[in-house]
Amino acid sequence: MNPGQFETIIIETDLLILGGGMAACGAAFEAAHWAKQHNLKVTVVDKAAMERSGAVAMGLSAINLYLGLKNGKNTIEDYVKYVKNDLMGITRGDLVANIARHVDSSVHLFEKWGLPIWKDEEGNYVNEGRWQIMIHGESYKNIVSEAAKNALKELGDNGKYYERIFITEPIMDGDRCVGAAGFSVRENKFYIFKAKAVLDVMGGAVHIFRPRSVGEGLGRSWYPPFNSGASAYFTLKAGAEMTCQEVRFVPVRFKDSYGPVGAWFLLFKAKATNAKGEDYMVTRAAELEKWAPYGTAKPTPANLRNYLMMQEVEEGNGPIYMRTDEAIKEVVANIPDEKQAKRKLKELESEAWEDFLDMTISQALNWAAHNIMPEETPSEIAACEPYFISSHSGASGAWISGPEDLAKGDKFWGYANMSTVKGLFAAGDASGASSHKFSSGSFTEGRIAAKSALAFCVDFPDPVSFDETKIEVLKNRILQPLLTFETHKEFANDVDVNPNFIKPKMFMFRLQKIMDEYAGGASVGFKTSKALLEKGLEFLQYMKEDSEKLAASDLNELMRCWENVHRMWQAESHIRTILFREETRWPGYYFRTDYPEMKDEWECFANCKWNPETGEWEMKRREIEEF
Ligand code: SFD
Ligand code: AMP
Repeated sequence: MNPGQFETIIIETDLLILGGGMAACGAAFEAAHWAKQHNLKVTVVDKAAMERSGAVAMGLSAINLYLGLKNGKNTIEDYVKYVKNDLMGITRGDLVANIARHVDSSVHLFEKWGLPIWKDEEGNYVNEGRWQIMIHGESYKNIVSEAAKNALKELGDNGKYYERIFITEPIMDGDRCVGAAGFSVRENKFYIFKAKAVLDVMGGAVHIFRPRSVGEGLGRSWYPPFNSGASAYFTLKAGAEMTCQEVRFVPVRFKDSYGPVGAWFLLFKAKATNAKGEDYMVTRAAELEKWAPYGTAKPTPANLRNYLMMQEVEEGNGPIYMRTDEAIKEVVANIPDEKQAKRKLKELESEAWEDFLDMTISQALNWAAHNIMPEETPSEIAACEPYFISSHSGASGAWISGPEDLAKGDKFWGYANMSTVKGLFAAGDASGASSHKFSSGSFTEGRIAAKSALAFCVDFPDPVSFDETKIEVLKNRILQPLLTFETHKEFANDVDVNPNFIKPKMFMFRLQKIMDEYAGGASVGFKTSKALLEKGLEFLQYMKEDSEKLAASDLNELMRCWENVHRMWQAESHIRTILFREETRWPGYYFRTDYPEMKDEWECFANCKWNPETGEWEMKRREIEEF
């Protein structure tokens, strides 16, 4: 395939929403309202089909952020405190509070659009934990994307969505982001989107570290493998400042199929133990004091829960089990009436299976395949490989402006959720330092960002321009892997092994090996050090050189090539930031063996920025404002 055979399509809009996930759907829904008032155009571009794209593709069994402010049980301050503690103090209170004060209304919209939420006998939502509510969420994404599409349709010609277009690159006019370039993954079409404001909501990054699922299970992951670092690449390449790029998330999940644990820990009150039946959260409680004040507060931060479990595994006390059997027995034992107890047992059993069927179907298959009956058999749990997911318990992403009324110090610069690059906004997994937003909070943050981005469009109404002679250069560069393959494919009789090029799958394996072995992946017990990180960085530079030789035999592989370039940039910013932060703050996510303790002097954000002019990286600390 030759780049010359590709049609170039130029689309002009006011607000460009990149991604079609939870944050994008929230953005489209909110944007439609404000765009109507100002007669502005809104365009959404997703690499997949919005109905089942992104992290919620398979559905979810809970909404993990709902305050229930109307009931008066929780306050916004409580939530900020909880998130800050879970992130070992490194959190933007202004961003977390902004999402928290609006999130309930988003959840009420989901219900109005048809999402079934569990209710108790009085008609109240059933809480999983303090902040989480249970849903029958297999069709969660269909419901939310339908509402987003309907809102866009209300705009007539001013509301458009494009699916199966992979966004690769930001388009800049000096220091302002004025659009994005991408290509169709189905047709020979190259796209340029020109926009007054761009909202980056392309999710998190998966498969940067070597996964535990290899061989037969390759490709299986907790978060969706199709979120491949596009968000971070986009903001980095635009020259935006990033934050918390060191704060990966290592989830603990049911082993091998990544089933969720939240419902077991919070709703069913199950315990996790080592093979001897010891509850390591009790037997190892003294370790938490080393990480005070966060380690000694309740609930224990996710990374420390992981860490105590990892210590068990290191000492040879595995397997680690979720005691589903004991938890179920305990609930039933408290019911004196035999018939009622039996009914409750059946109910719990079906809830346990639904928890998986709603969001991680493969875990239900795993249980079936291994003859596991949760009411009788405990199940293994394990720490997964690292992910970059700021909407869950990681924090990496763009450094964005807070809202005017809540942001203190230097944390507000004109438009909520705008990055340090003019006209470029971020939300959901793409924005950093505001963890625990989850599906509902990401949707809500998308709404906040879209409203703000449209205010930017109103304030800067002139049509945008950029050097259009660069389009051909950009097109040739983005499509180059197709040409590389075409030119050299006859050299060897194996399409995947050729001295003139590298296929994206091999490239990904190489990246994952480097990250796993040098940057503290699962196979080295999440440990790393300056010497290891510097070696990893050296290898990444060779990868950058080799990325010029990526080759694609078709459009799907072209997408894979760019996904892995995106991953490589996320990886580099991660290594550089772990290197910069000379302490260990999140044991259980990663451990710096050369700086094994948490230090007061590092109670700050570690930010980074790549300079598009010079190609240099800049690292800087940013203060945490009291909230
Ligand atoms: O059990 C490009 N999440 C949970 N949230 C909850 O509220 N409750 C739960 O129960 C949750 N759990 C959970 C969750 C996720 C997953 C995968 C599992 C379990 C198994 C988290 C939420 O799902 C998450 O917080 C939000 O979805 C984040 O929203 P957002 O919009 O930041 O990301 P997205 O939804 O993944 O969407 C990304 C979009 O970008 C597109 N995209 N488009 C164009 N060009 C490119 N280059 C692109 N790259 C990506 C994607 O197609 C997608 O549309 S539990 O763990 O706690
Ligand atoms: P998970 O299934 O691990 O994604 O968890 C879902 C929700 O429950 C998230 O809000 C987690 O932070 C929370 N959670 C999970 N396990 C625990 C636990 N042991 N203690 C407190 N909160 C938890």
